[in-house]
Amino acid sequence: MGTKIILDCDPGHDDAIAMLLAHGNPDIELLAVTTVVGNQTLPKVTRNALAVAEIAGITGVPFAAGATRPLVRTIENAPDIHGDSGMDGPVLPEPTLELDHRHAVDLIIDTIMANEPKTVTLVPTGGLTNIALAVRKEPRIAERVKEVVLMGGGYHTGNWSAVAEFNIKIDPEAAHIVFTESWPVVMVGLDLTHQALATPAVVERIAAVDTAPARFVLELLEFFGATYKQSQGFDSPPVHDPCAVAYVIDPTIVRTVKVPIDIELTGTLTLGMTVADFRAPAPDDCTTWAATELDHERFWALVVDALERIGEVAA
Ligand SMILES: [Ca+2]
Repeated sequence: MGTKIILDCDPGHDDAIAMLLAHGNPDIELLAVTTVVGNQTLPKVTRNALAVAEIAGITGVPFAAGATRPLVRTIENAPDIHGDSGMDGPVLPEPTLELDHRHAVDLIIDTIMANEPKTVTLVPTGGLTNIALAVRKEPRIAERVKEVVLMGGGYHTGNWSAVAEFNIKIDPEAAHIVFTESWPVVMVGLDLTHQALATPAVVERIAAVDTAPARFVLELLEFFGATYKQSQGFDSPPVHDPCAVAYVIDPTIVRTVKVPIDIELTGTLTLGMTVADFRAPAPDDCTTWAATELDHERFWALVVDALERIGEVAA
């Protein structure tokens, strides 16, 4: 079997594609999917996650809902990017999969503790509220997970403020907890994900797969592309979240550099900034990495391959 991951997400157009990549790639074993408030309210993103499971034919994987709000801050959602449902564009099926009865935090802890040490990778693609709560509730998971590969942050620019990225900015205190824990943290931030553009050539390749899940991705990209053009001036949308999954599949597709990273918690202009200190080689006790360079061709080849493997899903 492949690398075991827990996907903690807030679907979200790009979260949905991350879920499809994790499900369709043979080198990933998806142990659990957990949801967290972010792109939309918790009920909305949870419903979206279950709808994606339906579309992709994901069965036998527990899904659990987590935090309804950030640790300290008031709720911020992103309807300008993801619409009122959190995943506007495609018509979503009514989910038949039932949620696990546990809170996401408990499912995360139980899953990590039930597996061999250093075998489970956490892949958060939303705010870090669930992950922070989990490591506070059960500190032993910090030593037990293999690594935390998260989509969030960046070291040049922001998207929710001039210097802060959405997932970090909406719950900076949670991010602070996650980045200062002893576990390895790989920050797949905007420097990297802004290279993951769904160009017309990419869209054409996905269209050629010609299955219901692939058409679902096209509908996601159509809506996501329009909002990204309108709100941030992108000609093709940056598809952030699957980049974290791609790193777990093959780290040669997402190059990283070891660098100390801290979360700004007090700045009036810089709240939620992921401050990376590149002044000197990282010290030996550094536990954080920043993603720098994406192999665009191989990244999209992974996504297309996952869609081909998923194929048509029986209703
Ligand atoms: Ca997300």
